[in-house]
Amino acid sequence: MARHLKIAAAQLGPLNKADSRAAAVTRLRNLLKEAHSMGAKFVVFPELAFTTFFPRWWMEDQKEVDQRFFEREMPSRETLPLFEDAKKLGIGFYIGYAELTPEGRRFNAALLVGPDGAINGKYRKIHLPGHADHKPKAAFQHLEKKYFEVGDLGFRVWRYLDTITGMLICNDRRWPEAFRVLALQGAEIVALGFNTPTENLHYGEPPALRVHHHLIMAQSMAFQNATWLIETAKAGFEDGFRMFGHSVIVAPSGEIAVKSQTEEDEVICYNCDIDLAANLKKTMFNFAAHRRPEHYKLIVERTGAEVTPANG
Ligand code: ING
Repeated sequence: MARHLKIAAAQLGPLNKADSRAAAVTRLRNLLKEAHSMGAKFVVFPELAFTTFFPRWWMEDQKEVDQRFFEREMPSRETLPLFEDAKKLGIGFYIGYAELTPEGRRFNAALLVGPDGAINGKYRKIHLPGHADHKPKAAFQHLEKKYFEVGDLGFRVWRYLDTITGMLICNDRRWPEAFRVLALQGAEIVALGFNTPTENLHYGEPPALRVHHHLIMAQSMAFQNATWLIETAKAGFEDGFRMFGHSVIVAPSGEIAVKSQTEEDEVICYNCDIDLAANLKKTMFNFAAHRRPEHYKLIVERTGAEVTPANG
């Protein structure tokens, strides 16, 4: 009997700078309840799900930034109600948040929480996009390299709800190596929350093209690694800055099983056949039979591209 797991992507609409954590938690709890009413057993929330996407602003008062946007503990008094609801409903979830450790280190992090409310795993975002310097002429900033350290926990998978589940965050989806490292550890499900601006701060990239990139990456990553992929957006106009939705649940075949239709709070859900990928993993993407790591050295040894043609 094939293993099935009903999974929901619980997309958040905008969170403005003035919105409190309590307001965010209330909306997250409502999304959880809606996912439960649809029969979901695993809910994937977005990246930085408790606050607005604050890296869009240059802020110099770190104490103020820490207090407004970072979590010193998880769950905290304000976020605990979400964990308690999930435990009551017997639902596991992935949630992204800004982590401030007791040692004063800051990460763009995500948790994998079991249906018993216990934290099963943590991931700290490794691919930090954007810049660390102030770009006053830009319409908005993208300061993840200023506010966060590069994640130090690696790309890992966990035994979770009778599956092997891995976590990524947002920009990680633009780097195939991240998915492959998870797939090489047996990942059957990858959960990924994202906050992606509709506009490109560097040049006038057509917004439709950015969504196209988002969708082709999701489909190719799921297919090339024979995994289910759940990508959940925080979307809409946050203080006037738009982020796109297009939360998706993608099958190991690379086919989009379900996609969100709005840029608001919205739950999409699918009864995922976890064994759907079994044939793919045994044939086309049988890594042991087909991969040739002896020819892949440059992927690990070289960071930036260098022109090194065979004919000199
Ligand atoms: N957001 C964006 C993302 O990778 C970005 C940043 C957008 C980088 C478009 C490059 C191109 O989807 C986050 N939070 O990583």
